[in-house]
Amino acid sequence: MFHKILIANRGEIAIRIIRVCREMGIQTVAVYSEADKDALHTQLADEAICIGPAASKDSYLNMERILSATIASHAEAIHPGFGFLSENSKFVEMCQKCHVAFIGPSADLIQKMGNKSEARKTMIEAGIPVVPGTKEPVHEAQEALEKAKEIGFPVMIKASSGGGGKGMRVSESEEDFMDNFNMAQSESVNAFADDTMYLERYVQRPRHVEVQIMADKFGNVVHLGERDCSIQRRHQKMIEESPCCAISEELRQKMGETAVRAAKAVGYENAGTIEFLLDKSGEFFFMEMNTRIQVEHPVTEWVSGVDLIKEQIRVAAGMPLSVSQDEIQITGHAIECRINAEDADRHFMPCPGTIENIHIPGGNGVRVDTAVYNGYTIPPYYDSMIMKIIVHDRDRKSAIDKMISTLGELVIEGVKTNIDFQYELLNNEDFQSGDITTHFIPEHYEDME
Ligand code: MV4
Repeated sequence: MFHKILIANRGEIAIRIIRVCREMGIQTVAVYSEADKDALHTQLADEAICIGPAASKDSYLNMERILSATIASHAEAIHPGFGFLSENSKFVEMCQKCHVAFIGPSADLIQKMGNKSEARKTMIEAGIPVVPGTKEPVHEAQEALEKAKEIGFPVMIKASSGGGGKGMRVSESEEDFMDNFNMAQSESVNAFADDTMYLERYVQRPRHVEVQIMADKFGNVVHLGERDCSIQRRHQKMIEESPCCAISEELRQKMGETAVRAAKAVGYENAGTIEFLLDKSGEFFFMEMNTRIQVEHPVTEWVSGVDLIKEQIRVAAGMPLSVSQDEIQITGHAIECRINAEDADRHFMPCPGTIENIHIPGGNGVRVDTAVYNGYTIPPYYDSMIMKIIVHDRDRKSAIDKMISTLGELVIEGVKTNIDFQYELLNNEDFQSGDITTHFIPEHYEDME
């Protein structure tokens, strides 16, 4: 096992990793920017090294400085968390050159899955169901139009380097196709310097259901149930839950097995997520693979009983998975609400500032992952998510009731937050009946968009 791990992240995920390391008897090194000298991760780690100015590109994204800090502190491994360098294949290559273990998959795999049209092609060849569409990438509008006519409208035009909705357009008909293709493509060129596009049939009002997988270096792969992440606003997830209330035990089994097959097809290692679109008829399609631990991993931890961060560290150190598929039982229902420092009345603008008063709820079946504290000043340079509330109970209704009462107890003063909006979502009749799709927020709260 590793003796010392450097955590190349900040916020609640850095805290989460520090705590697991402490449980496992592993020393921790935090890295921090000049804006984070009073941050909790800087204080909680065994050692902390300042790696540069506030701007992410000068600190948390600065590969040379992070590797220098790793070598100087004699850490043997880096946990990247999510965001920042977690899916940067160049960084993984640099780690390898420095003989530092990257807690995650290989550089090759990150690159392969980061290229969405290549990932799609790989999955088609592995017999994984994908949305009907192109197998080869397209670069040229006229050629794309011919392909679109074969697929049938509406079609979704997607950038190969995309994600988070960037470089993505729906085309309703032949007439609007060229304009949409050109807009999506130039967005992709501007954002990613890549004009590679692909097409899919547009799936109407789907659910976003993703399956957590975990793989070791010996080819063992398990699935740990699914998460329904349909409740999003502008591609930012707000509520995640496990299990998904729209799928039968039989479908769960099928999606889980499909996710394992997808992971095995690429020789995956460490934690990963297979994203599916689930349509109204119960058909599901591979969309993307995320090659990192995700923000919403706690809901899976709670229903599966597996500590995913601990498992990531174990498999990176060369240990086999600590659980086999038949030992994994999904129990009860877990829900996560993301609490952001933002102004819901002003188009959810980020709202940094000082926390003047905070009361963090607790109790049976309540978990709070956060890195904020009373008097803490939220810097304006990073993500606005400041807390994740996760609840667990025997069934979905009890979990919703628990989340509503937990949010009712939560007090954060000094900065604007989305707590009231989360409270509204949880009390929504359609949410409560499980009638949710990726369009839930725009359809129910259109004035907020
Ligand atoms: C789709 C889709 C419908 N049909 N693909 C949005 C982000 C990107 N990762 C993929 N996305 C979508 N792809 C086809 N063929 C609908 C979406 C989509 C979406 C997906 C997941 C969660 C929220 C979403 C919100 C709008 C659109």
